[in-house]
Amino acid sequence: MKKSWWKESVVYQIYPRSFKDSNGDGIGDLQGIIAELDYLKKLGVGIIWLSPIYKSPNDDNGYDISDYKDIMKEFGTMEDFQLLLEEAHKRNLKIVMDLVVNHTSDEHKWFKESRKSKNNKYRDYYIWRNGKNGGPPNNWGSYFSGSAWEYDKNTDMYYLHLFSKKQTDLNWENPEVRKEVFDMMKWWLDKGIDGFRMDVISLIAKDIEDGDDKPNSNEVNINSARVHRYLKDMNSEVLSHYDIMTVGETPGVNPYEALKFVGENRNELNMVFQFEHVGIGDGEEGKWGKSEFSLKEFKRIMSKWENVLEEEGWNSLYLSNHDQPRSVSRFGNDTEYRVESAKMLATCIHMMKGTPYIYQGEELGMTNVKFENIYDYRDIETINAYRDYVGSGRKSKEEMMEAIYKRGRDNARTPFQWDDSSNAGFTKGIPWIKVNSNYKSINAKIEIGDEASVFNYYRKLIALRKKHEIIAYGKYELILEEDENIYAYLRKLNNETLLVMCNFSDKSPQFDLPEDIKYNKNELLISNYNVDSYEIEKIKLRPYEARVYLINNM
Ligand code: TEU
Ligand code: CA
Repeated sequence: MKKSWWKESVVYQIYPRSFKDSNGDGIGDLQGIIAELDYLKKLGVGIIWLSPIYKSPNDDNGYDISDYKDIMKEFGTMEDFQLLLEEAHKRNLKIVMDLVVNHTSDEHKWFKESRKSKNNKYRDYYIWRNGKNGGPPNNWGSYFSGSAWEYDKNTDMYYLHLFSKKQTDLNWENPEVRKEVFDMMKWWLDKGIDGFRMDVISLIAKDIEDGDDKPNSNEVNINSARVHRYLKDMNSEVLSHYDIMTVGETPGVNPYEALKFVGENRNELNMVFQFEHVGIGDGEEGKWGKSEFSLKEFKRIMSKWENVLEEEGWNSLYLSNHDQPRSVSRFGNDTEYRVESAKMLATCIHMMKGTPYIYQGEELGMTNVKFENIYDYRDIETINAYRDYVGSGRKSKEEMMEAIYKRGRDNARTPFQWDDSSNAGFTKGIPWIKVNSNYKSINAKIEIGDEASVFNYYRKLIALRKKHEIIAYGKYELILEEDENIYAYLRKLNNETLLVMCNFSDKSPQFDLPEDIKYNKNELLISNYNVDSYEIEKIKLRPYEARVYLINNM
């Protein structure tokens, strides 16, 4: 297993729009991030992943880029970015940018040209097809409801958009598109950035035979062979020339396919984000349908990814991001046991083999939000789904609001809670989205000063990673596989064993540990409760209790 800086560090994801507003317009910005770099330094993370900061009309909050080489005006200027990069590097913080090249905004100059005429030089930068029987070329659906095709009367053809109508899919079959993207990547890397998170990179090559209908309309035909060929080209022409970190966002990819992306001898990417665990229990309505969390399913999925990528690959470890609900609400208990379960979830993820990702606010135990009125929501995916489900009568307003409370993306996009002043110290103006009303009791200021806070627990977890090599490189082994409440696993390196136990329930299960773990010399590294007895043969865990023991097998 090759050692690398990005295998030994923790990534912190910033959603700039909601992180810190420095100029009172209610929108987070780059100067706000610069002002809070010392907060991140105190937490102990080593890498910052910035969600997109490029010029954008913000149809999908920056994931619709109209100029890859300019900064979104709401976020500041290129000078602000250069300062951010400099100040981060001064603090030994690396900056990873969000590369969104499956699509551009329809306001990008390439698309403005492409739609002008069928023989425009940019026409084939995008995916245009003739309609069929007076409708779209096929029945593919958009992730954001409705058809994945939009009719453009100027040339009497349809263009493909897997996401919003204003996010027009690029045609990666076109070598000129690949060259434009690779040149743009070099332009940013030559500024000194430290890598890329690659938006839906597993979707960039589609097979579209006219009339190619899919059994159900929310599938698209991905040509994964071409995806890998393009990534190999990207690696040889761009990535391999820099000491950087790359992580691909790969919805729908299983661990065996993931090995083709991240295998050390594949020369493509370093790691990928999988989606199996965040989709546990989803039915055909996906995130908007009924779904029950099952710990056994969670353990099975996480262990499968740990085991399959053990030798050749590397895992990314996350429970939330800007597309997912807050982890303590989704996987823990955000009422009576919010603090204990937030710490337990952090332990479960941070002691596993792979690079952990903290999503802004997760280190505080920030929770989901409930806005009474759909008009308080901002996310295009949520707004489109509401119109689709309620408009069609498939769900009542109440049912749809419940679905949004559980899994809507705005749960993770309410302003970061800095302190108990107005708007949680996020802005002196009117925030672009309302602040969660629990900010007076959940905020960075309170938690930094409280030794028993979620923030300080994360700080200790990250410090452990720097102290014990077994956390980064120890071999993973699931134990207590059948237990429905406890997630327990081992990590083994040389003569050390890490024993990690997480109670995912509000019960207090008693259990015996496997005989073959010799306890002669053990040290309790961290726990979210006070643990007085050191005998660990018979363990009784309290609600959402987590413990990590270092066992020396000398
Ligand atoms: O997300 C891709 C993706 O799979 C999302 O559709 C996600 O699964 C869904 O929103 C969960 O409900 C990436 C970005 O992370 C997301 O913010 C963008 O909206 C999307 O691509 C389009 O760029
Ligand atoms: Ca601002």
